Parts: sequence; structure tokens; C-alpha cells
Amino acid sequence: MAQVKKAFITGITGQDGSYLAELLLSKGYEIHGLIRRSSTFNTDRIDHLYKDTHDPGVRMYLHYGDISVSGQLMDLLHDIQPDEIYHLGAQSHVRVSFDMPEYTGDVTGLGTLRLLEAIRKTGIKTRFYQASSSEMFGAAHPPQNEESPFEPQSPYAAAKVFSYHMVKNYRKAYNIFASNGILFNHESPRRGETFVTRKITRAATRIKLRLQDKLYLGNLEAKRDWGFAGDFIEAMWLMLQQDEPDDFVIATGEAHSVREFTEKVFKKLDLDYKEYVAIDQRYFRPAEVDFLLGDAAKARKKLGWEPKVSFDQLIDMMIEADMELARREKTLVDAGFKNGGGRLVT
Ligand code: NDP
Ligand code: GDR
Repeated sequence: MAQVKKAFITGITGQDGSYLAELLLSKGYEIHGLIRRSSTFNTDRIDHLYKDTHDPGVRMYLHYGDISVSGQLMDLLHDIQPDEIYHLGAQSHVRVSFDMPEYTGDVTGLGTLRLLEAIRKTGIKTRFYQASSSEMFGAAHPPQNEESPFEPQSPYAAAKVFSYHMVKNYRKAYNIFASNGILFNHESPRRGETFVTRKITRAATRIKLRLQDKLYLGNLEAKRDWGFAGDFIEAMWLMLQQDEPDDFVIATGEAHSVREFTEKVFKKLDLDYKEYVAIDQRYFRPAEVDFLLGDAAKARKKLGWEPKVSFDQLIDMMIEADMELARREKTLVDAGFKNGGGRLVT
């Protein structure tokens, strides 16, 4: 009988971690996720996958921990002996990284090194996926591919560049199977509510149902290559199934501005965004990344990967999910509850 593969996932409670957990469970993996202790529940995105560990057939295990603590990462890897490690955990918000540069460097940068060191010191045989980012290209001229220079524009991007190079270094120095997936922006109904796409679909649907009357945004002219998270996590898995470790850009090859995204979302709801959107300087970044557009030719050729969900389908999917949330909130508000569960997101 074939051995069940084991995967260790950091960031399992995040957008990507939740889709990846679904994918790996569907492929028969036993998965082990690292979660942080929090005074409020932070497992919403994976609750539907959770089974009590006493139930038969359990294949998902959660372990408390933090990527800022190396000893414990070492113990976990030693105990679990995962075949594959997906390192998705990070302080992932670019704007916030300017407010918390030291913390971001520690978690998003050194966190990767701690895991690589844990692999080296425990000597486990495993494959490592690093969640690298298109933010590393920063000011580099679009379209960006694996050969483009890194010109990071934020503490977040600089921390990811550090991680990227540590992955390459450990690959070369210690022969560890470690790959960088350089993913461009990917969104979904599970996207964190302070990232711009979700902030917009959440606000527009609430505005439609008169639960909110304004949406404050920053730079509307920035352009991003937005794909669907569910498509992108497939590429992570494919990278770890190759004969050799390597680095791959994953992107749709289509870019849109924040303004275009906003206009489209409001239009689909029969609203004119100009009547509702206002600019607030606090959402601008001290240094901005103006234009990211990915060239994923290498991934198409070597991994056979391509995105399935189009820009329009992604928007429809996000509007539909957020409209459902807004309707539930409206029902509660109409029934006299002061707060229907909606938050004014910043
Ligand atoms: P999210 O912000 O949704 O999730 C981040 C995850 O990291 C959460 O599970 C979070 O836990 C966890 N985490 C944060 N800090 C720590 C810590 N100190 N110890 C342990 N876990 C921690 O990110 P995404 O799912 O969107 O992204 C996944 C990864 O991919 C990130 O590394 C991100 O930087 C990178 N990336 C994302 C892209 C995107 O467009 N989404 C594009 C390119 C790269 P908690 O739930 O408790 O907060
Ligand atoms: P990004 O995503 O910085 O690309 O990082 P985000 O959605 O935060 O910003 C995209 C662009 O929108 C502009 N913008 C705003 N952004 C936010 N969050 N809020 C606003 O109100 C707003 N108004 C305009 C931003 O200036 C920016 O140009 C994401 C994260 O998932 C990273 O972890 C990941 O590495 C990269 O994508 C690829």
C-alpha cells in the first residue's frame, strides 16, 4: 500500500493555506498546520475541514506555534517528518509592514530562515515551498519574469527578497529541495478584508444594501495582475512534484488598475463608484509599487500550469459571496439588531 504523504503548512489559517489544505486533503495527504494562539478564533477559513482528532479517519492536525520561535519549529518537523513543507505564514500586508518593519522582518524574513535551519538541523528529507511574492520586483519594469531584477519598495518586499535568497542558498549549500513560487496577487472570497479587492467587494455590496455609504481608498492608479487563489495554490503543489527544485513566476498575464477594479465592481451592482468612493491619504504607502504584470511562461511550459478563472469571473465570485454576507447582515439589522456583524473595514 502506498504511504500516505504528510504535509506541514504554515499560514494554514490564511487565504492560501485554507485552499491548499482543501487541495492536499483531496489528494489523500495527511496535513499538519501551524496555528497561532489567539484570544478570538482565527480558524474560520478551515473550520469546514476540521474533524475532532478522536474521530476515525482524521487527516488534518493543528499545532500551536509561531514562526518567530525556532526551537519549536524544529521539534514539530522532527516529530511530524513531513514529506512536503508549504511555508505560507507571514505578516503579509504591505501597508502594515511600514508600520511594523521590525516585526515584518522577523516573521516574513527570518521566519523562513528558521524553517530552513530546522530542516538542516533535523536532517529530515523533505521538500520546501516558499511563498515568494511579485512585490519583490517592486519598481522593476513590467512584464516581470524569473529574470527580472528585484527592486523591493517596502519592508515586506525586502523581507521576502531575503527569504527568496535564503531558499536559493540552502538549495545550493545543503542540497535541500527548496523552491520559490513568485506569486502575483491572488484573491478570492476568502481574501483578508483589508486587501484592496476584498475591501472593495465587501464595501460595494454593503453600499448596495444601504449598510454603508462611503468607501475610502488610497492610490487608484496602481496596477496589479490579479488571479484566483484557488488556481494559484495548484501551482504550489506542482512545484513540489518536480524532479528538481526551481523558482517560478505564477501570474495571469493581465493587469488592471485599482480604479478599473472598483469601477467594474460597482457597475456590476448598478452603482456609479464616483458617488461613493473617496480618497484617504492614510491608505497611500510611503513608497508604492505602480505596475505588476507577470509573465508565467516558464510555469506554463514546465509545470503545465495555467489560470482557469478570469478577471471577470473572479469579481463575480467575490461579489456573490460578499452579497450573501451583506444580506445576512441586513436581515439582522432589519430585525432590530444594532450590529448585524458587519465591520467598517480599514
Ligand atoms: P494571509 O495574510 O491571508 O495569511 C497569512 C497567514 O500567516 C495566516 O495563517 C496567519 O495566521 C499566518 N501568520 C502570520 N504571522 C504568523 C506567525 N508569526 N506565526 C505563524 N503564523 C503566522 O496571507 P495569504 O494567504 O494571502 O498569503 C500566503 C502567503 O503568500 C504569505 O506568505 C504572503 O506573503 C504570500 N503571498 C501572497 C500573495 C497573495 O496575493 N495573496 C501573493 C504573493 C505572496 P493568523 O490567521 O493567525 O493571522
Ligand atoms: P498588495 O495588495 O500591496 O499588492 O500586496 P493590496 O490589495 O493591499 O494593495 C494593492 C494595491 O491597491 C492599492 N490601494 C489599496 N490597498 C489597500 N490595501 N487598501 C486601500 O484602501 C487601497 N487603496 C489603494 C495599494 O496601494 C496597492 O497598490 C498583496 C499581498 O497579498 C502581499 O502579501 C502579496 O505579496 C502581494 O499582494 C503580491
